[in-house]
Amino acid sequence: MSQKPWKSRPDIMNYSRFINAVSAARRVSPIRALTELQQKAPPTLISLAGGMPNPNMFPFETASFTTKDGLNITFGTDTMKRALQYSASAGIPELISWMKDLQKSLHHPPTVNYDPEQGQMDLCVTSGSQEGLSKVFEMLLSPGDSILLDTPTYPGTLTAINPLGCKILSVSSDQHGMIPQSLSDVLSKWKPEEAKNPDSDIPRVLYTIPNGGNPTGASMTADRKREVYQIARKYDLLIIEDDPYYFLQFEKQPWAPSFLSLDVDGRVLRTDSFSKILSSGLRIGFLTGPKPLIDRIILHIQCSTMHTSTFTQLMVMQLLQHWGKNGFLKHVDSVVEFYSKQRDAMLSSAERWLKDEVDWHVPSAGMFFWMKLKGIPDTFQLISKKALQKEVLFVPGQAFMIDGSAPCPYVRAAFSLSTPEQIDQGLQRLSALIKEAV
Ligand code: 09M
Repeated sequence: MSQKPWKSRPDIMNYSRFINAVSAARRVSPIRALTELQQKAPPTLISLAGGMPNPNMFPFETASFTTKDGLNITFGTDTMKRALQYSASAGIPELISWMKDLQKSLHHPPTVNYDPEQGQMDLCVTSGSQEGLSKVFEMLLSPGDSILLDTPTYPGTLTAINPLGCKILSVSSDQHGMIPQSLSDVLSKWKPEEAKNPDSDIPRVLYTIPNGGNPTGASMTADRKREVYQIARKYDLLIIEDDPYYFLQFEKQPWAPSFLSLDVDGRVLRTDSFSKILSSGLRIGFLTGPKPLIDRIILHIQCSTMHTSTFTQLMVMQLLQHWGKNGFLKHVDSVVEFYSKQRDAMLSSAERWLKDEVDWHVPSAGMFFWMKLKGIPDTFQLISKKALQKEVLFVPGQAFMIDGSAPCPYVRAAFSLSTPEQIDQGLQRLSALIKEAV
């Protein structure tokens, strides 16, 4: 008898417990299935099946890109035809395979060799991590459900969750992100065994941004992640690890392990993004997690966007093939060096202009300072009216809160886009604003 190559699991996840009725009802589109069959077939196949357009009728012939490090990437006529054609909903195979290798080498996910049905690590390409996130929420949440997350948080998450009619349970956080004790406190209302009762209102989903939090700039320590993971095991929670700032960690490695790397159960869905390191307008992100859940997301992609742009996937793929993993990581280093200097510039300007008026923690990743304006209980009016008159703009803190109408003394300041001189002037203007207001 041949032995299965998969590892057997101590505790098997019951993924059907997490999928809502809409997601469970998704079926393969017969046309998409045929298209994928056709793309894998030998060139001798005569297919009269696919309703794909004939790329000979497309006006674009070739394309050529030059990179800042002097590479020339050319799409010849054949590649161009492929780039302009429909492609697989999960992503182009080369990019999926490249990214799976990268995830394995960076995160060593324990699930890599699990049985596919029991949570084997899988990955699909999404149009930015935002598409992955919104589809994950739409797969998991039903009206009346609860979701745990640490606030303040990314408004793109709140606006994806809010219309789904579920309750957001707020977990406290500090400069090291989500506080495990607060998570335990929120969950103490339920007994862990209730996770086995389908009628219980016990939460099933936890969302967090583990590095360079948006807006807080907070990064979780390894110990905190381990504690949160253990609590997730106790209460059978799925963890959504939204990590677009993973590659913008300013501290030298070794970095704290990701939730994906701690995931012995197959309970982590991780979103990655190329927005901050390659390009945001190309819209390339990745969703990594247990195969049964990734499969559901791919079914959703099939009937919505169909797939992430073939053109941008090929553009990125050719760059990655030229660079290799080491070239990619070298590029990441140069991006980190830039943002780390930007962070330092904002820090020294904040120390120059805002020392007495503002409290902040120095971010060790990401693009943001989360500033508490002393003596200003609510920053909304100040930012939306007076700041514009002084020609400076921040995001008022309430944009990141569950209750967007409650007063909030914070603002988010991004150090990504402005020059050190502009940052300095901007913070000088903020200082003048605060002095006038208090
Ligand atoms: N501000 C983000 N965050 C943002 C922002 C943005 C236009 C985007 C977290 O590009 P994607 O889809 O990979 O990124 C989505 C995403 C996911 N998760 C924690 C994020 O911060 C992007 C776009 C204008 C302003 C924007 O302010 O914070």
